[in-house]
Amino acid sequence: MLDRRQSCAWLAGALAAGPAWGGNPAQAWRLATGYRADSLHGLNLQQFAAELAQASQGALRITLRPEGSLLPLGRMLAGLAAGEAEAGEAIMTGLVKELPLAGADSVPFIVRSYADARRLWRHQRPLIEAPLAARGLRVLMAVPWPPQGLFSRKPIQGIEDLRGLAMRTYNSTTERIAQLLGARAVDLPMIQVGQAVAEGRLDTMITSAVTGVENKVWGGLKHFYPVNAWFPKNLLLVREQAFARLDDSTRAQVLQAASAAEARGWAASERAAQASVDTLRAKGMQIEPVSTELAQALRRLGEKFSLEWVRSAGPDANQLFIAYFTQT
Ligand code: PCA
Repeated sequence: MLDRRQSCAWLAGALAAGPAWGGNPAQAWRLATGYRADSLHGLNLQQFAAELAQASQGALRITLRPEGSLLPLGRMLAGLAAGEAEAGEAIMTGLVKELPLAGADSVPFIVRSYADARRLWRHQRPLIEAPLAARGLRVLMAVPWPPQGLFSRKPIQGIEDLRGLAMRTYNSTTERIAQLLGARAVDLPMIQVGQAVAEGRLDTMITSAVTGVENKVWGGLKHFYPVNAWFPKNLLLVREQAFARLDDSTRAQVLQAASAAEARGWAASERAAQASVDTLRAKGMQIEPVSTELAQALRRLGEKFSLEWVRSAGPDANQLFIAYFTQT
């Protein structure tokens, strides 16, 4: 028999566990990301967590651990596999070593619109789900960044103007692109871009307008060329083990909230694409199309990158592009 004090402690514990009392105990997930909590993706993740806390009536509490405080982007897969977080968000182009087909995200000039990006994701998803499942990880959603444009301190007329410039990169794929452009790669996480620009350590970068806005780069980078080079996506993953610990109805709520968050994220990204270019303009940046000459040179480099990528990623890469170009 429990004495009075013990039974009070037991009851308090059961109540803290919420409605899962009698079933699974309440679960807490740490959701690691390398980005800021109040960024485009971070806000969406916070809403995802809030909706789930409410829908599950406290059976699942998700806490966002932003800015690489729990896991840096480069260690996301290893850290999740080791159980250092239950869930994590990473940019897919950073996962190409483990997931070659995630690299389709940074093949330049293949995806030209949000509709294209959706089509790519539809064909890509099953191909990256399988190797992730083999690592004990489940894909919950992917949300794109707005299209990638070229920022620069000085006007860029032709490809030779990029030669030797300090170009910010954020993983091996963007580093290769910098190399192909003849620029000097400076690897920097997104959350350090603002400071690096302010200190004059960057001459140029390829990223989204929204990232330029978040880092207030207009003090140093005066030109933005919206070349729409690619639409990289952030992937949200959860450890299968953590997912399996939920009861059936909470599991269904997670999948439903993830699919709602995915739809919401894509819509927010598309809105931010336009709004952030407007902000850059309002802050005094010059927004201009690239010259025909630069557009052609970029396209040729894009083709070269694309061939390299298909070669390195293997036959599935061909299959993915064939499906992407021929199916809806
Ligand atoms: N912003 C992120 C990734 C792509 C983007 O638009 C970054 O610059 O790191």
